[in-house]
Amino acid sequence: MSSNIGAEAQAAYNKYLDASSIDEKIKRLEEFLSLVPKHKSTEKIVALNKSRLAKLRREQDSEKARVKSISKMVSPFSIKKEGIQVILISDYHTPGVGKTSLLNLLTGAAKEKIGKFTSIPEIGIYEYDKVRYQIVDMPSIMEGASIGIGNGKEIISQLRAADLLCFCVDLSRDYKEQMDLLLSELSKSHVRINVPPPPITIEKSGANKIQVFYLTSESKNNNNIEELTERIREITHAGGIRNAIVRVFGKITLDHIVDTLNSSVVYKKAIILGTKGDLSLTENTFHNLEELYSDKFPLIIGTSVRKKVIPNNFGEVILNHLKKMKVYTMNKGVVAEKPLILDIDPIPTVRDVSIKIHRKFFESFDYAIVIRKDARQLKKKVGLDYELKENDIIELHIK
Ligand SMILES: Nc1nc2c(ncn2[C@@H]2O[C@H](COP(=O)(O)OP(=O)(O)OP(=O)(O)O)[C@@H](O)[C@H]2O)c(=O)[nH]1
Ligand SMILES: [Mg+2]
Repeated sequence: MSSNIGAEAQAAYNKYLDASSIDEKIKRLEEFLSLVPKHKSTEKIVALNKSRLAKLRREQDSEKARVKSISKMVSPFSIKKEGIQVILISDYHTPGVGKTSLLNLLTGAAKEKIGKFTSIPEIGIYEYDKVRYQIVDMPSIMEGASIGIGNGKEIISQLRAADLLCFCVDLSRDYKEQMDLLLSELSKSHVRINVPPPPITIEKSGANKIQVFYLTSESKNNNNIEELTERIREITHAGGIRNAIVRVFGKITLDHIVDTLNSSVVYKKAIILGTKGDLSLTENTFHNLEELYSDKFPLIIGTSVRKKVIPNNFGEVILNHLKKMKVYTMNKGVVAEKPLILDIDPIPTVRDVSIKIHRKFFESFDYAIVIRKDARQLKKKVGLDYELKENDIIELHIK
């Protein structure tokens, strides 16, 4: 190993090489990574060893999952998803931020649990414009949740499946302390907040090598592409993959490669709900909160359960934030009561609707009738590629 990593880090690395169990290897490698000075000349060593660490953690997790599956316990933390799932989270060290109160305001559930410490998830259904949102009031998150403290593993495994996370922050107390804890535990649990997945895919292949392809002009626009290709190969190799096809679609960093190899990394959308906005000085705190976090959180909303303040179109706000829209299907002239939810980006087409309803509609597709209320031509006969707009009504016809 190169000499610019420092004696302490070198010693930690030697201990890692000597370690025999997975747990100890992880501990030593973490120690090593915390000691390595972070600069340009160590960037490669850091990325390589992060990839090794991620591989070891995967091995550790699958061993734990194996042990757990033997014990076959049904956990009150495993929640059956319904509609659009919105999970309320908060910092345990700032108790009573008002999550259960918010759940109750939105859904009417758990009234008797307000003001009492929530130890298992409480669930309610909030409906707006015929769309159902499952609101989950999660027990608050302790320091060390990422390593399992305070049911941390159970809580975080549910967050991984959520459609939206709401960081609930008590505006009458130290907002930064609350945000720091949530951001830190989620980051350690590999939950990335409000960032898109990196523009790279790594797919295991049969070929006996790691092939790298640059598929867009942005990804090719790099003055040292040979060097990057070499790094991708090394990091992928260190992550335990010998044969793979790597596709790069845009500008990437070495950390992106490490994250892509780590199957436990998830990308989640999150908003902040400032709570107790009726208390004194909270207006000021809300502005400070906005100032500090609006780069990372495009949506920050002030609320007060006491004064019943929350956007009255909260469902629409969520749907817009998630970049989703509603359309309606029609069968023999009767419009379905419940809308179908589609992603806005890329623009959805009749094809997406046909696949979502049932593959048979796609495979035997003949034509579709689309009714658009604000269009000049109200009713239109269209094909699979027809682009849809919010509130369109679609009737599919098969051959
Ligand atoms: N002034 C004021 N008090 C509130 C508001 N929302 C909740 N509270 C009070 O804050 C206390 C805690 O509320 P909860 O909803 O139980 O808080 P929680 O986040 O569920 O707490 P844990 O389950 O312990 O994490 C209760 O006494 C609520 O009445 C609000 O908007 N304004
Ligand atoms: Mg509660």
